[in-house]
Amino acid sequence: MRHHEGPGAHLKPMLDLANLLSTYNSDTGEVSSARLQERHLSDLRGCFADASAYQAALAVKDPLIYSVAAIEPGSAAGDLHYGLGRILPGKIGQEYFMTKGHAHAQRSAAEFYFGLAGEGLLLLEDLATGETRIVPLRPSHAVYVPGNTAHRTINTGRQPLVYLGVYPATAGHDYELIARKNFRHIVTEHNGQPRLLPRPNSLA
Ligand code: S6P
Ligand code: ZN
Repeated sequence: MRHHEGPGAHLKPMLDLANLLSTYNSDTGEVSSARLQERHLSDLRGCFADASAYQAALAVKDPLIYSVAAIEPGSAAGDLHYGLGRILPGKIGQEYFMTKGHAHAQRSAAEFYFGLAGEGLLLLEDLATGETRIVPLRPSHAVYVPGNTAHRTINTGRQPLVYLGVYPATAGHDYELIARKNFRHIVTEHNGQPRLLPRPNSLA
C-alpha cells in the first residue's frame, strides 16, 4: 500500500484548485504558485490563415495573445493537471485570437474544459476522421474534449476569455502535429458572428 504524506494528503489537489481560483489576477492571468506561460503573436507563426495580416500586425508590435497558469500537483498515472487559460480579445484579419492548439501526446487522453469569463469556442478536430466541430465556451459551460481530438480555444468576444482545463497528468502536449498540418478549419468573424470555414489554403 502506498504511504500517504499525512491525513488529508489526497485533498491537496483540491486545495490547490481553490488556491488557484482565489489568487487569480484578472489583469495578468497570473495565479500564485502556478507556472505562467505566455504566448505572444510571434509564437503563433503559421497559425493564422491570413499570412499578410499576420505579418502586418507583427510589424507593429508583438502583443500578448494568451497565457496559461498551470498547476501540476503530481505526475503519476491517475494524477490530474489543470491550467487556467486567458485569451485576450482581438483578431488577425478576420480570424479571432486563439491558442496554438494541440493534440495530447497520449492520444487517448481526454480533457474537461470549464468556462469562467468571456465568450469563446473550442475548435475540435477528430484525428481519425478529420471531422470538425465548434463548441461554445462560456461562464459555467463545461466542454468535454474526447481523446484523439486536436483542440484549439478561440476568443470570439470583446473581453478576455478565461477557462479552466483539466487533463490527465500523463496527457502531454503534441504541438508538432499542429505546426505541421494545422487545423483543417478556421473560425472568422462574419457580420459580428463567428463562422467556421475550411482553411483557405487547404482548398488548393
Ligand atoms: C492543456 C489544455 C489547456 C491549453 C491552453 C493553451 O491540455 O488544453 O490548458 O494548454 O488552452 O493552449 P495550447 O494549445 O497553447 O496548449
Ligand atoms: Zn489539451
